[in-house]
Amino acid sequence: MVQTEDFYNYLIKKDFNLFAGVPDSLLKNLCACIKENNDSKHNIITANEGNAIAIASGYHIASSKYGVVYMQNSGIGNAVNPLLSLADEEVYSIPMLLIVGWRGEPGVKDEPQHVKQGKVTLELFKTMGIETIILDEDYKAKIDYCYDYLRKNNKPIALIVRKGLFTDYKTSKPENNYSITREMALETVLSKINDDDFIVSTTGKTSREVFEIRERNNQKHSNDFLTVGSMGHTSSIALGMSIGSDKNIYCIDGDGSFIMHMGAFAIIPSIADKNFKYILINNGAHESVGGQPTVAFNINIEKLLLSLGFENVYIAKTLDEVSESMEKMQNKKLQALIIYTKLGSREDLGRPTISPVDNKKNMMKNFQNK
Ligand SMILES: Cc1ncc(C[n+]2csc(CCOP(=O)(O)OP(=O)(O)O)c2C)c(N)n1
Repeated sequence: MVQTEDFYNYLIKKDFNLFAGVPDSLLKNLCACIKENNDSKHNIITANEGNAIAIASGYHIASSKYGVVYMQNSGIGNAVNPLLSLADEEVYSIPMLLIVGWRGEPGVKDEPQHVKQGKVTLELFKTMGIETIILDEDYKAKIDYCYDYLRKNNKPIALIVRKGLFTDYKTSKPENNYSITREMALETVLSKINDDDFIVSTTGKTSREVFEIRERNNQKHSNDFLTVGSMGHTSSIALGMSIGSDKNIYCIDGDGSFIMHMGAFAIIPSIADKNFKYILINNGAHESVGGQPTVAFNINIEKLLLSLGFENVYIAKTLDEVSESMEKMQNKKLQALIIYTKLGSREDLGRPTISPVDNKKNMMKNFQNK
């Protein structure tokens, strides 16, 4: 294992002092250490991974220094465009250090959405002409190598991080001031949804909780599309389902996911009909991967959605308010509900036991037959 703090301190010693990225569960301890030791201008938790590549690029242009971009390998897709058309040596040739959590590493058991990504991670970087170094206990030599590489080659290099590499980094548990949990909110939302309504729920623990609530209630899963991967696209999947259908589609999103592809909300109001309902569970954090903060509590999402064309945006901080808002949303166009929840989830929270393909097949059958 690598002592998280020692690794971080060595990066600083080598003058890597601008961090940007989207948090990852494998990098949870490193992200916590970076957060603890930096203000929000030196540890920029970005909307998506592509933004982090661009920030590190701008930082290099301004300072000649090398930014550090952290991400889960799921985020490579978001990073490909600026890696290839901005930082690539055949374009602007901009060096930066990528630190990438390797979910789905071949031979290591992981969730279905990580398996393919894990298999192709090293190949993807190779195809992009980005050298990968698998990080291990000899981290000083690896960082030295990367530093020299960046200096000589003026292009990005990636440190790949295996599961369990970093030691625990003790930090205070992230908290906010809200009182209901995400799971309680979801339970109430689901209790207000009819048997012939459909759900598209977001990446991370939201979908896991939706699955478990259905199990507990002895309900079928064929009304729920659990967006286990493709973070940030839940609202667009729901929008796509709602087109030309009279079934109600409830999109249940998270604030990190909402922010990741917020641009989608510029389009949704011009397309969505009465059957598209948007529910945002706002806990101000990427709770599923360690509780790193998002900017969701610093921006006015209610005003934002209204300015984009939503007709009503309800706010709920209690379960009664969730129930009341769910009722008010019925039979009206462009309705959204923002539910404020506290951080945390059950220790024994399970994972969907149905494969994504079966989930999709069952749902398609159910959706198209009604
Ligand atoms: C493109 C991409 N980047 C990062 C991740 C890792 N990831 C999974 S869930 C999650 C946090 C989601 O935060 P939010 O939408 O606020 O929901 P919460 O976990 O707080 O319920 C992250 C960053 C991912 N799955 N995909």
